[in-house]
Amino acid sequence: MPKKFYITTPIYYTNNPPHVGSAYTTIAVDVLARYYRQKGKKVFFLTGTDEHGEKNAQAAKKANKSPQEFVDEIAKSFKETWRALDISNDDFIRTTEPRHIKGAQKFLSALKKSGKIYQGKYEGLYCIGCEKFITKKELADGKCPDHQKAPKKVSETNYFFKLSDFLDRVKKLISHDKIKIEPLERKNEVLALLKQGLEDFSISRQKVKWGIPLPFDKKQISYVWVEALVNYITAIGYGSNQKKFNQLWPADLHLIGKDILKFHALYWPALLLAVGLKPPRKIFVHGFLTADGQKMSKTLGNVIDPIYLADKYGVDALRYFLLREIPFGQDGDFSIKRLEERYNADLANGLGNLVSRVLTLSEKAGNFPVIASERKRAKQSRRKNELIKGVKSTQKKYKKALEKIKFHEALEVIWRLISACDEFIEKNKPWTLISEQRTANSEQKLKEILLSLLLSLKEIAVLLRPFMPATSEKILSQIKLNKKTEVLFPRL
Ligand code: ME8
Repeated sequence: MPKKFYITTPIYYTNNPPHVGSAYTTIAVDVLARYYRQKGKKVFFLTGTDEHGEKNAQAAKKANKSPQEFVDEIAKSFKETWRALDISNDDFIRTTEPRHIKGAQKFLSALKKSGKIYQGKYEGLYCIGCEKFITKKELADGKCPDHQKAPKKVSETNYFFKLSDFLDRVKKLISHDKIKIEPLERKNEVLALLKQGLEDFSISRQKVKWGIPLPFDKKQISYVWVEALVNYITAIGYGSNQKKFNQLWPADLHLIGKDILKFHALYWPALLLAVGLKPPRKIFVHGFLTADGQKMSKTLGNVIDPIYLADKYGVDALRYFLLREIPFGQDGDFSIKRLEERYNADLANGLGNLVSRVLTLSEKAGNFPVIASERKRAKQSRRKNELIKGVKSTQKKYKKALEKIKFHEALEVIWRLISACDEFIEKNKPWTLISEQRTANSEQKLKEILLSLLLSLKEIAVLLRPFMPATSEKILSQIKLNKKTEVLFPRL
C-alpha cells in the first residue's frame, strides 16, 4: 500500500479574489503534492475558502450583495485561478458547504461534551482584518500592524475554550517534534509564546450573524477561526465519511504563512486534543511577500493579481519565480523587475537556450534515435563522463532540498546542472564532430556526447516537473527519449 500524504494550504478568506500571496502558498503546496505523487505516495492535497465571519460579511455588504451570493462569486474565482495556475488539488472545501457545516457542528458538540467550554464575558479589542481578539500590546500606534486599522471594541457574552488545560501537552508535543514546526525559528517562536502564557479563547460570537450556529446555543455562532481550522477534518470526512477520515488523518503537513502560526501551532492542536483527535504531524511556516517592505495584503490594497502575471509571463515562469527568488521561510520583496531579470537570465537564456542548443545539435547530427541498444554504451559513458556523474548527485541534492521544503535550493541545484551541460558542450565542441567527415570513431564520440546531453536534459525536465509541469512535458516531448532509456537513472 502506498503511504498517504495529506497536505493542506490555509483556506483563504473570500473578502477578495486570490492574490499573489495566496498563490504563493498554493503553488508551494502544489509542488510538494506533485513531487510526492511522483515518488509514489498517495497524496491528498486540500485547499479551499474560509467564507464565514465578519470580514466576509462586511465585504459582501460593501458590494451590495448577500453574503452567500458574494462568497459564491469569490470562491469561483479561487477555483478558476488555481486551475489557471496548474494547481493539482484533490479537493476544494468551502466552509458554506453542508459537509463542512455538519462536521463543524459535530466538532463543536464534541468540544462541549469534553467539559472544556465555559461561558464568560469578553471585553476587549477585535481586529476584523485578522478576525482575532487582539491585545493593546500587539498594536502599533493604536493599529493592527498587519492591517493598519484600529481594532473595534467588543463587549459580549461568549463561550470560551479552556486552552490552558492543554498547553503543557501541546508544549511537550512541539518540543519533542511530535508536532514538527519548521523552520526552527518558528518552533522557537511558538515555544516563547507558550512561556509567556496564553489566555483561554472565545469560540463563539454573539453579535455576528454570518456563520455556523453553535449546536448547544443557537443564539451564538461559531468563532470563524475555530470553524476554519476544522475544515482540515471536515473535508476528509469528519462527520460524513469516517472511513476516509481514518485513512487520511492526521495531516502530514499544514503549510501556512507566519501570520496564522499561533492558530495552527497552539489553538488547533489543543482543540484536537480536547475532542480526542491526533494533532497534525508537521506545520511549515513561510514568510511574507512584501511590496516595498510592507506585507502584500488584500486589506492594504498592495497586491498583484496572479492571473495578470501568468498571462504576461507564463504560468510556469510565475511558479518558478515565486519559489526561486525568496528562500522559502523568509520574507522577501516581490518585484516585477526581478521577475523579468530571472525570466531572461534563468528561463530564456539558461533553460530555453540549453534545450534549443541540444535539439539543434542533435538535429544537425542527423537525429540518430536514442534507442534501447544505446543503453549499454550510455552506461559505459556514465562511468566516464562528468556530466552523467553530476546528474546522480543533482538528484540526491534535489531530493534532500525538497524534502526539507527548500524550494530555492532544489531549483538552484537544477540550474547548476544546466550550467554543467553548457560547459560540457563548450568543452566537447560537438559541432566540430558534426562538420568533420565522420569516421566510425568520431560518430561514436558524437553519439556519446549527444546521448549524455539528452539524458541530462531529460533529467532536468523530470526534476522540473513539480515546479513547471507544462514546460517539463514540453521538453520531454521535444527530446522524445525512448522509454527504455529512462531506466538508466533511478526513478525519484
Ligand atoms: O488567514 N505573503 O486567510 P487569508 C505570503 N482564512 N503569503 C501570504 C501573503 C503574503 N503577503 N498574504 C497572504 C486566513 N498569504 C484564514 C486562514 S486556515 C484554517 C484559515 C497567504 O486569506 C499565507 O499562506 O488571510 C497566509 O497565511 C494566508 O495567505 C492567509 O490567508
